[in-house]
Amino acid sequence: MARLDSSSPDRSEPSAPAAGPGLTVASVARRLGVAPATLRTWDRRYGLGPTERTAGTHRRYSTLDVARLDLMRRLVNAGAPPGEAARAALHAEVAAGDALADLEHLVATVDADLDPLLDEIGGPHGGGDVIALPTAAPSVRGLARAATSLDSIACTQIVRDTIDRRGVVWTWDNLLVPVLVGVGRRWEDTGRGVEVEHVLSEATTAALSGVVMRLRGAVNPRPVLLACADDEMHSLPLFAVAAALAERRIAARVLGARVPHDALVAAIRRTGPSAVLVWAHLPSPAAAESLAALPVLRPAPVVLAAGPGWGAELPPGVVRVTDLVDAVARISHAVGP
Ligand code: B12
Repeated sequence: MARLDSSSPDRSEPSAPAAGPGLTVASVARRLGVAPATLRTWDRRYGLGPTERTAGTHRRYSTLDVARLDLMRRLVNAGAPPGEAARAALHAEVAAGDALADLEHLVATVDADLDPLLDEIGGPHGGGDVIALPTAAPSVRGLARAATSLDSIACTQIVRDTIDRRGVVWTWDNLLVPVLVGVGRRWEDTGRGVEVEHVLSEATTAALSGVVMRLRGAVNPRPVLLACADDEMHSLPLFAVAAALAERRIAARVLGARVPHDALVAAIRRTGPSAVLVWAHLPSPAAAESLAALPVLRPAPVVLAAGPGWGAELPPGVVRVTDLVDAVARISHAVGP
């Protein structure tokens, strides 16, 4: 049975609502990153509403109610069917004194910015969706919700579980790209949500790096280098490539974001790679010049330019790759049998 909190020293006490005035549906929605309409649906459909009826107009959620709803949210984000998640949340063991935090703290930590964001996104799609993904699969919605709630642990778990079930390429193309593009669009439309991009990026990097770190017995004697162009901070595709290669037992060295030209040259000279992939999301003339000035080695590495930042013309000998499958295929070929 799930336990909502382990802070209570005495488990023999019966369940009891927390003292205090309680939270409104709007406050709970902000706290959990769930649209108010979703909370009302969970109340109506599954009985996951305020347990305490306060005299007066509005019903208020106690900390224990919030704890149950938080568990519900986490289970749904992790892909559980809502009915099952609600049953688990309702039957979770709750003892007196258990609380997520005291009510004042809850209210104080509410991110005021999330309110208009939820209104904007939740409104047109009838509530619950925190990123505009009207036709998305449940796992995509779950990841979008977890990211909007800044729940980095849930994000990492969703990505990791999906990789375990479907593999890196599927997870990147069908789960991560839709959510990343949705989050980017939201920033473009509203100027808000960079913190969501950060949480999602860190969680994604952690899950993909986990696959890379598990690689034992790599098949390639010469390494593969993966780097971002100078000044380029968008490094996630590098980790996607590294993880997809790791599934094929090809080891890659990820140099990460913002790799200066001289550092890339030094890494190439020092490691003698079979393939070098440079990712550029943002257009950069300096990046193209850098690719044109890479050292000539024998045997020569395959040099791949990836991402929307590269212009129409690439330096001679540099190959453009268009998606993850293409990148993995070309690198696998360069590495050899
Ligand atoms: C996560 C993110 C960040 C994170 C990056 C963290 C990290 N470690 O990577 C942080 C918060 C640091 C960040 C910062 C910024 N970002 Co940003 N960010 C994103 C976001 C949401 C995802 C990036 C990503 O991984 N994309 C990879 C895939 C999902 O996207 P894609 O390249 O569009 O995919 C297409 C192709 O490239 C190809 N493809 C897909 N996967 C693969 C894989 C391989 C190997 C290949 C070859 C091809 C390929 O197929 C896709 C479909 O056509 C994008 C939104 C977006 N649409 O990408 C914005 C986005 C890239 N960012 C943007 C901007 C403007 C910025 C900032 C300048 C401002 C800001 N938002 O804070 C800064 C500064 C960045 C800098 N100097 O480099 C803009 C860029 C617009 C432009 N083209 O000029 C975007 C597009 C958001 C938007 N919609 O406006 N960002």
